[in-house]
Amino acid sequence: MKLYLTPAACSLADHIALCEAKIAVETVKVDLTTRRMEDGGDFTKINPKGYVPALELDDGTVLTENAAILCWVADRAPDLAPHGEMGRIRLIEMLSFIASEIHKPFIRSFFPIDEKDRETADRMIATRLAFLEEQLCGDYLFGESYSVADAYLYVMLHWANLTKRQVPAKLAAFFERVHRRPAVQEALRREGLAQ
Ligand SMILES: N[C@@H](CCC(=O)N[C@@H](CS)C(=O)NCC(=O)O)C(=O)O
Repeated sequence: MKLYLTPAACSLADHIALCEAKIAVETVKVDLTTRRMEDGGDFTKINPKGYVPALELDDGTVLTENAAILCWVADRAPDLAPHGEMGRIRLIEMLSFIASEIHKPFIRSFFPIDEKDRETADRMIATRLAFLEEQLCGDYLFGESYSVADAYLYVMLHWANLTKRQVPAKLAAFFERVHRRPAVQEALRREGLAQ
């Protein structure tokens, strides 16, 4: 199995989740400016959308989109998903929220059309993080048990720190808590990001 990633990009969430689930995976770095892989190969032949992450299964099936890959991992490691009748749907709800309401605005803030566009995206990120801060009532997004959604939020907060944003107190503590997890350290090390 291969995970196509770019260090510190959103694909870090999938990498962390795979490490957490103890699913062995080979990583292939993608240069997003050239869309070339480490061996010079054309990444768009793997994922025609041209962006990371992409997970290539052993039978050659290629899975794209963070939410889908994280659900795939959670299906194989049920401890990484909220339990109960509504567990799976709550996970999809949370992954969709992070993908569309936090991840996308971050991309918009990194590559804005103009300054006004950046301000709008920044405001949206702050509003959505404030919402999660208010909702958080345990160590993790779903209370006391860690899930693949926490790995995704961790990457968003990593970006928030890199861009020197004010992160609300409970989310700042959440970030530190997740950062200390051995699987997070393993993924960071494998991406060359560990200090
Ligand atoms: N909808 C995709 C978005 C993935 C995405 O934004 N990937 C970024 C890195 S964080 C990327 O590869 N950008 C390069 C590009 O769009 O050309 C998902 O959620 O997986």
